[in-house]
Amino acid sequence: MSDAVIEKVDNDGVVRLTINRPKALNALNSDVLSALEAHLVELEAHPNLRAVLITGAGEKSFVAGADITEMRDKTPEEARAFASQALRTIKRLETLPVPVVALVNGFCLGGGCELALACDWAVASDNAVFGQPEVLLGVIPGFGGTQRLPRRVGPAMAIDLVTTGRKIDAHEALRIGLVNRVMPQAELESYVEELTKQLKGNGPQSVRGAKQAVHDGMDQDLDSALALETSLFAFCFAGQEQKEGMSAFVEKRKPNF
Ligand code: CO8
Repeated sequence: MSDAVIEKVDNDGVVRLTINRPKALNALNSDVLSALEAHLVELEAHPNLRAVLITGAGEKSFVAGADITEMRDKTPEEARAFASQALRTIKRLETLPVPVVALVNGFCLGGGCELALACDWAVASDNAVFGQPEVLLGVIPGFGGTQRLPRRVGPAMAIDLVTTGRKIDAHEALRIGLVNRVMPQAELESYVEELTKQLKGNGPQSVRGAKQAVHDGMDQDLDSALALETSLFAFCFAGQEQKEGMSAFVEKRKPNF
């Protein structure tokens, strides 16, 4: 691991970003957010991007929140600027055109949980701990938690978590739909390898289209969202992937996307 605050490894279009401040449990300060945003701007222009993985360095923490030491003396204006930087960066992650997978390998608190909420997948090790403990620090979530959490787990559970600040384990996170999978830490890497292999085996444009339909449809009324789905579905028939995928089925062979 280099001493960069974000480590980036590009494995043939599967890009892994590792937040690298293990001594501070990978807490998000302005340097980390700036570095993350710079990587995301680059990824937006990546010609062959297939999936993005985001994780924290070490075996103890994904991200233990926004950096409390850095935040402590901020004025309201500075706090607003910090939150805006984080919101913009997290939005860039969320709107990447390919699946984004959070490998949650430990503490996933505050801004860390808000980062994971912007990912399409959250795969957690069984030692992971989740929570929005901001009220214990005299603030509220400021990196999108009050909005993305109720959309993910429903308003009742979101109110529970953001008003008590209580921490939940990985199994409860799975039960409430905050994460997609939980497994022993030793199995996390091989699971994610399988997952990315599966994603890479599918048509790249179809995977992008499926993500776009879900994301863009979520904030629309049902009829508009269904019309969006129809347009994206029809658009598939203008490309080679649909021809290859359906021909492969008819010819009883594997598709070659
Ligand atoms: N910020 C800064 N440093 C941190 C953070 C953090 N969020 N979390 C841990 N660290 C540091 C500790 O200070 C400690 O540093 P040092 O060794 O120099 O003393 C080191 O990481 C290791 O931490 P601990 O010794 O505390 O490790 P433990 O295993 O005993 O405890 C915990 C782990 C339970 C994760 C504990 O560290 C903890 O409670 N951390 C804070 C968790 C938290 O409250 N997160 C939410 C932060 S607020 C937030 O994210 C709101 C975002 C909205 C911002 C709005 C814009 C202004």
